[in-house]
Amino acid sequence: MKEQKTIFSGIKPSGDLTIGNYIGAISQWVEMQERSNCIFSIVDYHAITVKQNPDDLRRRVLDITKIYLAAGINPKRSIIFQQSTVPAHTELAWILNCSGAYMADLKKMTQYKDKAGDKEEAISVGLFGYPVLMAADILLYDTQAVPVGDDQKQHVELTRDIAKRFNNEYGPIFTIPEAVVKKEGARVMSLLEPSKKMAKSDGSANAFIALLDDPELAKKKIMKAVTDSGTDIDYDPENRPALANLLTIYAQLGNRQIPRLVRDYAGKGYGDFKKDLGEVVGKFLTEFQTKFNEISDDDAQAVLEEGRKQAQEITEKKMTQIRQAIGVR
Ligand code: AQP
Repeated sequence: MKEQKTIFSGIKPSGDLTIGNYIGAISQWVEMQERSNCIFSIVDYHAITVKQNPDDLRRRVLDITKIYLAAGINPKRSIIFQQSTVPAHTELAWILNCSGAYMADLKKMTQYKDKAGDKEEAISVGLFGYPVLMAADILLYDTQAVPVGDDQKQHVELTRDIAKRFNNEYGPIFTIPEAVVKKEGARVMSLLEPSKKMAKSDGSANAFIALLDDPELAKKKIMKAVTDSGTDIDYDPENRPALANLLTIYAQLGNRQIPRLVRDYAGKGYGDFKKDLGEVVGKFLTEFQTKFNEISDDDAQAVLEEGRKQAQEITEKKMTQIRQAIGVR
């Protein structure tokens, strides 16, 4: 029998999860857990790279756990845990900061450049170094594959470089992981600025649809979404990125094929299309939230505690190996 792959991925509780997080990441995880050993984290130490309200942060960790469960992640098959409860993550990040991670590489990260903008002087060291913490998250579990949205591919590449440098110096400690990016829906774009990805911390709530948005509000957001010039419905991401994004959302949440949608909307305009898309999104959210509401905070806490124990056991073994290799034990 073929050995199962080890998969690691996570989401930071820096805002309300969007349909972008679902389409680009979580929906892939659900499929993967049937044929892989999966570890899914709520990476709260990544969230604090930008200011968070402590009460909101606490609440979101539980909400994201419930979102994982409502989406179909099975805690009997996969490990679900809160990053900050497993100290090996920050310990390894420090070690990698010293062996493997270079300033020059981190400066090239586009997510950092986007978030830092021209205010680099006032940016926390944590925001600059967060890809190293992400590398630690992945490498601790001998991860082979990291399912992510397109925006995180660069960080997985960096993880590979860090692991290779470390292995060159200390021997074959780390497995070299690969990013797994979905073909369709890898980058869901903002509803207001289709050149920007849909992000949960976007200042404008109309730019994204949160998984816990009221379905009626989500329909209104679809109606307000920007569209390109032209009136017919066709899929042309290059020249009509706003419409291409809406078609992707329709296909992903409505379980449809884009070419089929284009054929079905031949001769119809944006009005009909957006109205139907609103219905598809509304139905998806209603069903998703029904499952979400059936899960209590206590259920979520219990899942996190069980996940913590399992993650703790795996990472302690790995840290023993790493500490010995670098000579601190
Ligand atoms: N718009 C997107 N389309 C497809 N995939 C996406 N992901 C995020 N946005 C999209 C994927 O979701 C996973 C979790 O991401 P994260 O929360 O850890 O970090 P992020 O990529 O920075 O997500 P956000 O929503 O943009 O957060 P903020 O606004 O706080 O920075 C990843 O696999 C990511 O690729």
